[in-house]
Amino acid sequence: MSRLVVVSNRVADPRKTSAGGLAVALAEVLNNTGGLWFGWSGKIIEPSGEGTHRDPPLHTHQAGPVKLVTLDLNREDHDAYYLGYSNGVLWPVFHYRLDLADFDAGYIAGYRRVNQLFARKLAPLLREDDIIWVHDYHLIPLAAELRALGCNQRIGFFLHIPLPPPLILAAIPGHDWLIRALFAYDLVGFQSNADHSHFCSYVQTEAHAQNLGEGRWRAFNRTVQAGAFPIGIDVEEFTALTNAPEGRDMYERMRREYSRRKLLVGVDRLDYSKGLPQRMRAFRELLTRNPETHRSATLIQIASPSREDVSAYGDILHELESLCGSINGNFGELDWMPVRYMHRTVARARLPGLYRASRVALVTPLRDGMNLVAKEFVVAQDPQDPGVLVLSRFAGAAEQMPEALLVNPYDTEATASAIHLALQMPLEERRERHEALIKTMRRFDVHWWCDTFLETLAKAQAEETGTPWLRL
Ligand code: GDG
Repeated sequence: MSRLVVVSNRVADPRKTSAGGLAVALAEVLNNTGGLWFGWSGKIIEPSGEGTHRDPPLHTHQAGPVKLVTLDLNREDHDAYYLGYSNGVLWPVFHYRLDLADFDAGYIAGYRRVNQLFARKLAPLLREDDIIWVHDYHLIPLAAELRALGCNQRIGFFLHIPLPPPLILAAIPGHDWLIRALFAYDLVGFQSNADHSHFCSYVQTEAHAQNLGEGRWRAFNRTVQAGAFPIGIDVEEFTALTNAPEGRDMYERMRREYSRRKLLVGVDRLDYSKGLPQRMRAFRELLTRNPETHRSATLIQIASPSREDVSAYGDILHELESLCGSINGNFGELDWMPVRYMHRTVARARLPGLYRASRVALVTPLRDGMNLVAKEFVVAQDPQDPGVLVLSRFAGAAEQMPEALLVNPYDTEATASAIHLALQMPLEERRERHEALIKTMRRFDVHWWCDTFLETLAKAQAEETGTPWLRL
């Protein structure tokens, strides 16, 4: 059987738990299949440090069935590739936030340099029959760089974040280069049908690609297969976590602490794509319009720290803190605090208990590739007395979860009404909606995602014309 080689910006010990959708999903995949996981170590070599100008050495570490191979980045590369192009250009634009993008011309060179470095260090480790699975926006040109070094293995790519429509994508200087780079893969996967359809419109209108049918496109002397592969969660693992002592303990404690209240919960990385200020405004609107919710509704919002060295993240932190402060200041009572906000990461083992003790989950991103919190919330519920999911229609998850209460997070009043509806929803309706949602979660879990992607990759026809792949 072929060995699986996963490449992503960051690598984590798959036996340990972490915050962040990609790390959680990949750890689950690799724990099952074994193989190699390659990426950045998270360490930065400062300019004064030795060996700044040499290729950094590789660090190898065996973690159960998975071999982790990482490299450090020098400060200049890190700042241009990670802070600059990946998180200052691609992340905002792919989340439709042109206003937050910083199109500094220097960034793209650093992005390219690091992708070349990854290819140079990874290529000698590869076996002929390896299957390579590259993840996310940091590494779009990696396959093109590997091909330029003579790698002919099957290579698949999965984009964890949304792909915007062609006209938004076209705002990125070098967008044509990026999309052309996708043609070096055999399979390109997206989270949703919407993202996949944006890819199809782009390659048709901007790259004049030929539609070969069944998701296959031909351009630049290469054929690429593309499709939607919505990521799922490990339902069994999350159910076990819910029933484990720490999960139960958390559940009991929350129930005791909030016995007289209905809990609402939000769990997000602190990111401007997650719509946290809009959520707070909707919650404030709920309290303003519905006095009977005072003293009874408490929102626990966990915002785990994320990318604190990117400037837009500092702004969102201040906005959120000020909104939470003013809601508590205006509505709070001596014995009731409407919002409990934590800018901290909570241990993963405690999340299911918190979800289960909550009557409503607020998952209201302005734009999200998928959103795994929505799925975790559904799985953690007691089927006899389940909570209600309020979900943004702009999360990729909305395509698969129509039984949630779908909202437009920009519409404060409508979102407040949906939250009100969720708080009052009768048991029978909660059960019905939950039953439909959990069925989908079980059917399209993380194993389905992984198996379907890898099976499609194995079958994808890598139709070369004999022209070797040229460096972009
Ligand atoms: C990207 C895409 C896509 C959050 N706070 C804590 C914590 N988390 C965990 C959650 C969940 C994960 O992190 C977050 O996943 P999301 O899917 O919500 O979001 P992103 O991190 O933005 O992930 C996203 C995903 O990739 C997968 O493809 O769905 O659209 O943006 O698992 O539980 N975990 C712990 N403490 C926290 O405080 N332990």
